[in-house]
Amino acid sequence: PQTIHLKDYTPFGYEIESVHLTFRLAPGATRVISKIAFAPTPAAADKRFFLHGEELKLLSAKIDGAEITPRMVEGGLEADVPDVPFTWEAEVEIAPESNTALEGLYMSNGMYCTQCEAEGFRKITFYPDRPDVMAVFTVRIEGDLPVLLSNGNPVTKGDGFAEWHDPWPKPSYLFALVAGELINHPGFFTTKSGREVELNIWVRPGDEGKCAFGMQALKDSMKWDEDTYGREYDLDIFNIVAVDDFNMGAMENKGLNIFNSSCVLASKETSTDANFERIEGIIAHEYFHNWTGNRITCRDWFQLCLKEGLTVYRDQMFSGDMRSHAVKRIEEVLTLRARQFREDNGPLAHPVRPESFVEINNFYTATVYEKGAEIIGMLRRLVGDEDYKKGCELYFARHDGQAVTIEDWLKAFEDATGRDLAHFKQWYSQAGTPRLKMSETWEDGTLTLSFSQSTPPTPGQSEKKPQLIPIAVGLIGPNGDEVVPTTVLEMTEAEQSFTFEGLGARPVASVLRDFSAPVILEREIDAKTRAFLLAHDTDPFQKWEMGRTLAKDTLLAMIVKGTDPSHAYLDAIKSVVTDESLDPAFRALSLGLPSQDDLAQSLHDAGIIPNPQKIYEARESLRHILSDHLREVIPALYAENDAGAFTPDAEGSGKRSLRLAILALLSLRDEGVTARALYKRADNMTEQAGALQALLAAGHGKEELAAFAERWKDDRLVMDKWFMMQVAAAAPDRAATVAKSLSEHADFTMKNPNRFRAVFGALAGNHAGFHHESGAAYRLLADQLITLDALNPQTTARMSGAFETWKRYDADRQQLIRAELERILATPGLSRDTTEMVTRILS
Ligand code: BAL
Ligand code: ZN
Repeated sequence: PQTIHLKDYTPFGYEIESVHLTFRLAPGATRVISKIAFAPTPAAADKRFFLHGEELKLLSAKIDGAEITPRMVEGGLEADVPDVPFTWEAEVEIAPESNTALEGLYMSNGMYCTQCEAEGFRKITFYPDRPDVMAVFTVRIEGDLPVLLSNGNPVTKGDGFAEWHDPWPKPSYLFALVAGELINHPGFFTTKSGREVELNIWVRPGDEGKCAFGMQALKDSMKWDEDTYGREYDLDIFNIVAVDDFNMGAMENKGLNIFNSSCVLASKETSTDANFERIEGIIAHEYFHNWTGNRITCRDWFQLCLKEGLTVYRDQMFSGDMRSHAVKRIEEVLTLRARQFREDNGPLAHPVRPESFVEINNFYTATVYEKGAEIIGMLRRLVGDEDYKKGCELYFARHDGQAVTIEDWLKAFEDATGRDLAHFKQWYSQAGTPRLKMSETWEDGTLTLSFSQSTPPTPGQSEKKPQLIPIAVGLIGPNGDEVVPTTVLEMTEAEQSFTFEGLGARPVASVLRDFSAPVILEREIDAKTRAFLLAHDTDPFQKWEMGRTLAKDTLLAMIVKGTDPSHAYLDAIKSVVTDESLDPAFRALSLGLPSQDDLAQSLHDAGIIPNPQKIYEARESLRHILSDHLREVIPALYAENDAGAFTPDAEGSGKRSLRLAILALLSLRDEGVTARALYKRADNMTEQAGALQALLAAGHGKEELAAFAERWKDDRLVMDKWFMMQVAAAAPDRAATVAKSLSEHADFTMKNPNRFRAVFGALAGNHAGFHHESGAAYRLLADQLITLDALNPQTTARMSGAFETWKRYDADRQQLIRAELERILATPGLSRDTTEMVTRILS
């Protein structure tokens, strides 16, 4: 397959004045008739008229009304065209019902829907399917279905047809069409300039009771973007559609967002607090794309982080405003470390702006999204809130209606703030997570913090340069009072020292507050000082981090040296969990232990080959020890944190999360009696699923599992949880067997990515089970990926990332994994997506 390089970018030689599309819908043979007004760009160097097209049956093509026979070439067609404006017309046939890749126009439970980002539009019709070609679309849909939707505003509607016009120029990846028997949950929003916008969430009949939360989240997002970024919505209507079969979480198509049903449908009976929080965040994310992505889009796919990193940052800030910034930041860092640091540390490491790709779908990664968001956060920290606002405003004013680059984004900030961002820009091009080492000295009232930074080599980048790292630091005096509030140190060199003078007594430094940069901080610090910061730090992230590092050191010592857990850790955790001045959500997060995968990475970083079974046993042992250490406080904590009537807000959710964390420990001691009682009584999914998980993790729950399936057998989203929980809770030597038998269950289907991920994502996430020495899980996942690839390359490629950490493990495991990866790669007809991923993982 061909590799595409950023350096080879050339603009398309034609502009599009208008696009008219007519769809005659039929499951096996949909006709797409296109009429496109092109005009040569006078200055263009490349006049080749090439239109992308894949899996299309071309029935006719015309230029200025005259039939032509285009030259069919790899990936599309070429034609000889006039050097003055002309009209292109084509009629093609496609088969949505047999499109299992879920890219282009496809069918899901009898409903037509589309997914065009990144390069799906070329499976709908011949078109310059690249983000820098922006055009105004008019769409006519003909089909015998009650609801026919496309982008923009409705124009006309009649029996079996509807027309839509989108006045805002957009690239083809934002095109969308939906047709089906759908019901809407309506709403409206009045914009800050007084325009009324019709809002709808469209769902399958039966799901209409699960839309109210999403609708409120949409209204909150619209208001927040006006208040915080000054961005107003720009069409008369905003539609959201829920679809069951969807590769991603959701998609920001102009005025017609399409959502994986798991990311929009919510009710207290069927959704957990985590689901509610995620739904609120994703609705915001897709809505915010209207400005950061749609009005201003990417010049080419290498610039993906321009819209994704910025939009993730925006949705994170929104969620923080809606709930709790402290809790949200800890959750963000947990995700960043679990997904992005893991990626940055292995064969799939790549810069936030990659320089080449084979299949762009493989670059919708944690690095582009989450590290991309961290870069925006660092930029804001460096320039300050006021200048961040000025930079954003200049960016919106200067580039509205354009397809732009990271250079354009940074130039807006340089011009708005007068700051040189040349060094900062390196965050976009240099892959890998910097290691930041810190030491400190104290002399005559002066504290000196000395840092050194280095970034390990990553594929294609053996030499690394120092990054510009904003290090947020505060100082705490010996009596626990803060003596120096948060100050941002700007580290630019490989080694650098910073001094704090005029201090009375030696303070304790709180370093990397709010996780001010995506780095790994290595600091010589004893358990006592950690416990001091855990008790006194005013920065909630660092407070949590101190508990976390204590837990991690405890576990690593248990694994490597077989020592007992330190009392410093156990006592510190006890005082945090029982500290009623702290938010229950924070206390619950503090009780959480580092994941097995995280521990495996830490061992690897320390030059020790991780043994998954030993990691599992140590973690299980610490859970039991914690349960014992907290036994006197557990009953009161459980009783006090009953949140009462369910409300999906931060307060209720925080109490439930603490109570369920306590329940998990209690279940190790009371034979599951309390969890069984809660399971029976629970009127919401958070408690029902939490009780069931606590039972399963303590070796109980067989009856409840059966009752759960009986109760929820007709609800596909809840049943995904049922599938997932069993694999996640399976003992290491049972995980592959459990996953295999669930894959043979009547309700398992490979055609639904959510169901596939529920079973096999959970298998990959069950660290000791996935890496069981038998290699059974490796074999099973490889078998499944080989079968899935023929149906859905995008999901297959993404799931192959389960193997990305293979070089951490011992020679036997490496040999087993290598054999499976080579077997996948040798599959005849393997997709470009999976070929690229497996090749990179093996390299
Ligand atoms: N643009 C793809 C889905 C998302 O990031 O919103
Ligand atoms: Zn996005």
